[in-house]
Amino acid sequence: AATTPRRQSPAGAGSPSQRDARWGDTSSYGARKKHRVFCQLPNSDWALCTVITTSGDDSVLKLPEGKVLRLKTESLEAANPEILDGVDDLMQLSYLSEPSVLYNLQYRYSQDLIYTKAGPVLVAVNPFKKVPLYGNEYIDAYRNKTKDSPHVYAIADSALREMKRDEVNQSIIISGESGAGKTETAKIAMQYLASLGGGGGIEYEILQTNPILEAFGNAKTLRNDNSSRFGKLIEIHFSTTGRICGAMIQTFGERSYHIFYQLCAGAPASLRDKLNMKKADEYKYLKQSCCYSIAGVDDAQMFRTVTEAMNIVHISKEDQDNVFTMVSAVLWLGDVSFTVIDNENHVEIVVDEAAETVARLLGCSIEDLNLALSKRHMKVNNENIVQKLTLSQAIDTRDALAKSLYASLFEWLVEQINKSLSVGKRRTGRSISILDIYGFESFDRNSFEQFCINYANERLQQHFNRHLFKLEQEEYVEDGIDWAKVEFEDNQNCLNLFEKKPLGLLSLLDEESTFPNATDLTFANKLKQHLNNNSCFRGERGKAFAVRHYAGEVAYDTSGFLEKNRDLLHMDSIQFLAKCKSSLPQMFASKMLSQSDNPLPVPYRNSAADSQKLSVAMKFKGQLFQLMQRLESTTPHFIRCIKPNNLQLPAIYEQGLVLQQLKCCGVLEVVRISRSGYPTRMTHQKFARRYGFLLLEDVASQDPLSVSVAILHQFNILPEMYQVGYTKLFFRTGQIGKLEDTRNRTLHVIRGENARKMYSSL
Ligand code: AOV
Ligand code: MG
Repeated sequence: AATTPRRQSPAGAGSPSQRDARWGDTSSYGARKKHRVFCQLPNSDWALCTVITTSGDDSVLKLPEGKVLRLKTESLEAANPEILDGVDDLMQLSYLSEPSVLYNLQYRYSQDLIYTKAGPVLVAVNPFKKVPLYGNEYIDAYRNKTKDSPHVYAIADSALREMKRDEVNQSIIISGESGAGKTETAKIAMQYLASLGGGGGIEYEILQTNPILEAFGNAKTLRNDNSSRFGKLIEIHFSTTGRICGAMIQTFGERSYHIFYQLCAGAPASLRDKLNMKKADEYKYLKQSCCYSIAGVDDAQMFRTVTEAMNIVHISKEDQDNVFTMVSAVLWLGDVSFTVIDNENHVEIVVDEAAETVARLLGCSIEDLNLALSKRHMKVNNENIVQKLTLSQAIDTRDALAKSLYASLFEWLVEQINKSLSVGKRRTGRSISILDIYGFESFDRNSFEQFCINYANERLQQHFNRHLFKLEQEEYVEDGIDWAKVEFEDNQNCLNLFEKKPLGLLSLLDEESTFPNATDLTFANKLKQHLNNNSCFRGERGKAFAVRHYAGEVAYDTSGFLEKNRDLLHMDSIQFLAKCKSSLPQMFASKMLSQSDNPLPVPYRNSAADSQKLSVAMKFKGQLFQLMQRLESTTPHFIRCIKPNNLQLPAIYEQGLVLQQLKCCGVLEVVRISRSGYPTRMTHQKFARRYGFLLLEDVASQDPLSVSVAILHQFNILPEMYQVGYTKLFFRTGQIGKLEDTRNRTLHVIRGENARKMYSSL
């Protein structure tokens, strides 16, 4: 009963009245004279200011820089007492409103305190500069517990401790949007775990997988110079002595390519000759971006780093050569061109340097290459026919081949790395997995990629909610609190929208993808026809539809959905690779065949038709389920990375951008969940000590619990606002703020009186 689905209005700052409904009515209390409140400036940013006077509906406020402002009192949000400025856990805030959360993170960020806890979650705000928080000294401090401020090291350390203590596998789940710092954070966590072994050995090898995977799996994008184009789960295994004894990496998703540029810039002359390398700006595939270098990055140097790392993880010289042969083949494939041979726009490849180089690198004849790129075998009415491809079909086929060659290469590399890191004999079976995954995305235009990514995040969010729910429940139950009074949100409804069979987004997409005459429009109409009664779905005009995700509503444009969902690689291309004489293409082909065979009933095998292959969405779902299964059996630790600005620059904190991410990362959800419970907790002792002196009667002889109860009564704290546990008092949000104010006022008066006494006695 505790998981009542309650939906939040979509992302974006609401009007003050909406906010009040969401955060509880705090304004009337906050707008007292001399009080600190948050007011919203014309640019929507919140500013901390002081109330000078209130009259009627208005308040006169002083901004930090001294400016005076008159605003409607009801538009103000209560601010926390000064003692709470910059607390290292957001849950300590008495008012957990959006502005107070934003202010607290900003307050810390401006002092290079980039890590903050939100209950069980670590929030990491990208500094975009070197911050002095890492290295051996820090690692030791967290290991010896002489430091306990929020840090990735602290998270890695608790994962390690809990793994040993509970004998349960752990996971560190890192999310956030592009450029928020996930990959860096994952490396920092790995660094902590690797330092256990004291350097050298397998720990060092594991760290060296980073430059390899980044070279082959990362690319420069608009949002991040070093953007990961794949999701990564690295499982680090531990021996009985608590040292790292191996690791396993699993990747998923699309991928792209620093390595192209690095190979062009850094290949030694002999390799360059062998692979017939050109300069980066001479390849069609690389020319499209017009970006051949990244500020501060030396591609040639990076190439040497990558080959050195390959040596360290035991990828043989021969295999390295094979790898670069494939990279070169992919690049040259992009330069293969076609000539039209008849008036139906059918084509043949042009036999030139590009075609010859590709054929040589893959180990096939020009004829085979031509066949693979200009013809297709089809089965029509049980008869095999050969169809000639038109120019645009041939180009698509060529690009799909290049993409899948590259994807296979990446997969193969990961396999080799896994072999090299494979877990030794002394293993305990205990591991810590680090997940570096793409976060929720919402752009002006959202396509199939966002659809998949957001679906994955919806799943992870559920994992996150359930874990949080469990943690909270444990704490309440342990202290004898009535758990029924805590409401939680769940996103099961949205997951059903995606996964239900046969009437869910994924099933309908697959069904439509198999109809030859289906279009993106017929797909959109089908969704509207079947899903309109789901509260998380909204049909939009034309080819669009919207999904209410936990992080806000996203409108998807179905253009290209069907095409992207059908796996573009045709059976002919796979068979072509199987015939190539180079070792890697053959291996790739057999892998592809086994993958596309697996989930299919036998009669479909070897059929030349394309639609029998597993759709992209279904593959994605399968990988996601596998991932979730692995995570389910671990104790999770969550890190949410936040990008404070889009310029990739230090010291700029854009509130709107941060707020939107706090929502998408589910940080505000944590805050909301804990708000729906009793977020402020204080032991009886501490409570009695802190507020006991405010009591009118003498309680010196009484036990802390009795004192606490007396305080609660004297200050008229309503019974629904708190619960008394065995060891702690649990408060609804905002309650401690009131007590704290009374305490401060009283202290002020006492101090004033003491001062008066002092002066009068002088
Ligand atoms: P991402 O993994 O979250 O994006 P990265 O981890 O690649 O983002 O971080 C982007 C950049 O931010 C890095 O290249 C660093 O310059 C900087 N950065 C991040 N964290 C830190 C830190 N702790 N200290 C200093 N600089 C940092 V993507 O893979 O694009 O989703 O796809
Ligand atoms: Mg990354």
